[in-house]
Amino acid sequence: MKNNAKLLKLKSIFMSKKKHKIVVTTHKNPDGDALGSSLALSRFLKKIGHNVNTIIPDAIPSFYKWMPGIDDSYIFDNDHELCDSLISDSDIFIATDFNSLTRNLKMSCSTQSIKAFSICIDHHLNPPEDEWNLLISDTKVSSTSEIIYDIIDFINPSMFDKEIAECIYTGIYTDTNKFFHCCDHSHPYEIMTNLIKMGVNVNKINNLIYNSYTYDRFKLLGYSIYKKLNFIENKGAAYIILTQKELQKFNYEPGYTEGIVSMPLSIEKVNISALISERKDRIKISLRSKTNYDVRYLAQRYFNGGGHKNASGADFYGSLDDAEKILLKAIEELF
Ligand SMILES: [Mn+2]
Repeated sequence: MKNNAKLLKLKSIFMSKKKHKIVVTTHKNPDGDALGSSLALSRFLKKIGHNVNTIIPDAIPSFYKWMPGIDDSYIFDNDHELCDSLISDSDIFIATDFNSLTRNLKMSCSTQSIKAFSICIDHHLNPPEDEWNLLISDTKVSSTSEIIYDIIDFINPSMFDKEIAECIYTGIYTDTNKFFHCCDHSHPYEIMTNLIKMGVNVNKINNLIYNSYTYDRFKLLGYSIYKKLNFIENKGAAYIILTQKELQKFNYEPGYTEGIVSMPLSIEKVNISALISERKDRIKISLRSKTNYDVRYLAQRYFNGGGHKNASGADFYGSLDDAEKILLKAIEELF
């Protein structure tokens, strides 16, 4: 992040004498970066004296429940009324790790009408400039948590502490898939060094995030690979389809399918990997790829989704069969 005019504006808002009522929120199905960026920013804003409420749209995966600040956050799904009133009482509304309220369907009913000054901090492509009062967007960074680090570093680095560092660490480490993506520039590594100096215990946190499968979740991973993997060798593609019934068989909980989509990329000949999983209200499409293979275009063009070149996704409202047909067509046409 460069110290541009927008950062100066953000600084003047955050450092103003007025004690603001701020709501910080993030995207649905929160991942490590969504939680890391929103929790780190929330803690920073509280420390500099603002009244802050953090609203997470829906269930938090169990392997992120240890994160500092989680217990003080509200889950929109669990209490619409309270969250709506927190949003309408706020004078600043901040969204991290997504850039369009209309695309964050879960809360759009209440946030479309927000009166608060709206700020977006994000790293996804095509941010809608006119949707926000202040848009801080950098699509080249590893994660939104990296931007949050630079914002705190720019505004008031004395506020960094172990808790903020743990949140930012989680965001960067998970959004880069342990530095598999976005690892060709040095800044995120420099940040990691500083986070360790702030007290992050890398081994402890990596175990909390990655070595914390339940027995059921681990068996679901094995089942997905052994029984459900489709390999299209001449296209360098692989995909897995999981039905709602299969997920239930393994006592599905939020976060259980996280990581499955990346597994087929371990195969030498696989460059593109997809997971199609049936949820109660929709079909979730997850896409991953190796270096030069662009799955964002696939997500956008064929499923009206989005994301990054090596990690994208979409929600699909149709049958599993249709989702599979479209995926096969896309692979056929693009690769
Ligand atoms: Mn992110």
